[in-house]
Amino acid sequence: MLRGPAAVWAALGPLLWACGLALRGGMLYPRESPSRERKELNGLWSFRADFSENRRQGFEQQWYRTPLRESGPTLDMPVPSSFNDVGQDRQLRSFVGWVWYEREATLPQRWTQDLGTRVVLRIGSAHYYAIVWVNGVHVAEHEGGHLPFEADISKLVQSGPLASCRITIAINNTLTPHTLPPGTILYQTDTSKYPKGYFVQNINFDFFNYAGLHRPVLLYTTPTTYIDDITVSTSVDQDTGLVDYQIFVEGGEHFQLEVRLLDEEGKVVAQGTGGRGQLQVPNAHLWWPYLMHEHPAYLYSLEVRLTAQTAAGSVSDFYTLPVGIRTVAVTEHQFLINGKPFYFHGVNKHEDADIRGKGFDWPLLVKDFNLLRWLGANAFRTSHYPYAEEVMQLCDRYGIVVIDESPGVGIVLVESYSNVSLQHHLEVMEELVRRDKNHPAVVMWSVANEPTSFLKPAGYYFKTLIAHTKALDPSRPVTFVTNSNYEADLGVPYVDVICVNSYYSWYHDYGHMEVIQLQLATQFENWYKTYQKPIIQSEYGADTIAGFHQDPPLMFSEEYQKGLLEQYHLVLDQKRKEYVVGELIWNFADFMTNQSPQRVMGNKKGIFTRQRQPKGAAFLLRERYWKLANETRYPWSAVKSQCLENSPFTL
Ligand code: BDP
Repeated sequence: MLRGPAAVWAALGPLLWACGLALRGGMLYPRESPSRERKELNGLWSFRADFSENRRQGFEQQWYRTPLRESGPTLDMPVPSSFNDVGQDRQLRSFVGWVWYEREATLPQRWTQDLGTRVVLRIGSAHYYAIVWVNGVHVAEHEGGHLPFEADISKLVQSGPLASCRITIAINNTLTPHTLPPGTILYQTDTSKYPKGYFVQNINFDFFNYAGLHRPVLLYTTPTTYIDDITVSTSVDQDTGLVDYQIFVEGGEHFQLEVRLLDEEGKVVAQGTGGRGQLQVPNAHLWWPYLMHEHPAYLYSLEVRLTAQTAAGSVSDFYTLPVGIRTVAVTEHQFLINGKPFYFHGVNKHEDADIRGKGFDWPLLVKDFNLLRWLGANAFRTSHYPYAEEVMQLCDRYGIVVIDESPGVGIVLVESYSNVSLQHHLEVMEELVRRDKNHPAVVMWSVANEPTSFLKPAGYYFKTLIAHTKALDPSRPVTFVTNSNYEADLGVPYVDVICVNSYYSWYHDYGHMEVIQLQLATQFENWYKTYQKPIIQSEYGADTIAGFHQDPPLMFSEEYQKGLLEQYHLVLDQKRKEYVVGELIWNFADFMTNQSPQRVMGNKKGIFTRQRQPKGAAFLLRERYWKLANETRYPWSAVKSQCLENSPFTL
């Protein structure tokens, strides 16, 4: 049975959706189609950091007006990449303020001459605040470092004889109490201790504040009347899959829409017309998580065709969206996917690697997914911010379930609960839901990580934030991640699933693994007694320097990491029979943090090194995850599942 609020919004969901509360304003991933072209602008850009005292010289001298090389020296900067670790300049590594990127793009003639073509500039992410000019004209501004934004630049590129355009992007990585994540700037004015103008960026989160153009930048085209957005939501009635769709069109009023749903063989299994409707798929192949079914991650293709009548005649726009048919529900003690209990056995990740920092990188991405599958992980949380769209696409394709987290990490100050902050957080959730709503892999939204939600204003803040997120997307549960130390948490009453992080025998009772079982069992029992909601152990782990060995185990050795994990697993194995629905290790890989006496070149709680090589704990977890997979897969018959073929622990 669905319980309390979950039941209410499960029932209300389709209604809200049908009433049009679904999000408007598209951020469809730019895919090529017969009506759409794309041009990637990845590669070397010109770059300059504004080291002037007030960091505003670039604006005072209008660096966007002329090519950047004309206003001073420039560096070559790869995109996508963080700018911090590619150079040899210590000051650039820790730079706070405005940096300037610039790149010339040569456009195909048709783009600049065919007035029926719409040319869009899309920036996958720019951390943190970005201003964009094309040929010196301001075209876009965006706050937030982890979500895409775009600008229609057709008029600019179609207005003259120029076949090229100069794109300038100024990016400021400064974090304030009202940004997400928040931070503060600390000025030091004692000139006997600090040089004039000295300041530092303080943050309350445990990863390096990498900055720059972290994800692909590209140009793409659509016709002037175009498919702006698509929302799908799926349900299942016995063997029939139901795909509710809604299509939003911009740029014209006279048009027809046709939709076709194709299976993996390319066979049309359902079709419809109009901007809204329901497709019925008899004997539907459901989208199942990796290791839960012999054919996981089944994806249909929703082909949308728009035919519009314009002054210049009839034009068409095509967009194909991958669709997974699946359901998600939460009971008092279970997390259900397609009506079957799902147990999250996976990891927390970071977008982080040597040299590129948070820059998107295909080889790294594929390696990470190969490691996840090797490990037998069926899920991860996008700790502590939304990841690149290409990551989410691979999750859909491989059946890796995602808890999709906003950049609400390090919310500790009372100022960060103000209306200004809340307003921004609501907007970020809208952008996130708009971007990721159609991914079957996303099964839950997480609005924040370890906020000080025991502070008084946090109750209203999280009540509003969670209610808003549910209204945006009634089809998924919502959570935020708390810490075992925060028992008087004012936000927890509003979540559907309790996600709790704990670091027993690490941040307290150092070295005493013998306390873990008792403390962990007490944690679970207390949270469950108070709230009767399913619980996920959303973080646990120990810093471990690869190659350090010590037996009996001492902190930081590989043996200690394994020993600590084993103690957790003993309790998890009892409680998963009751109401614990998942365990996510902290962390998949070692990652960079700010410098501090607690961090030896970053956080070392990875089960893989930063270079993605396994520590001993990776083998321990691999054994556990494959065993869990063998116990929790569906159907439960003894048929040998293909996806288990590579398992070290066959049936
Ligand atoms: C947790 C935080 C995570 C940290 C981790 C740690 O959620 O961001 O990296 O602690 O200290 O509380 O390793």
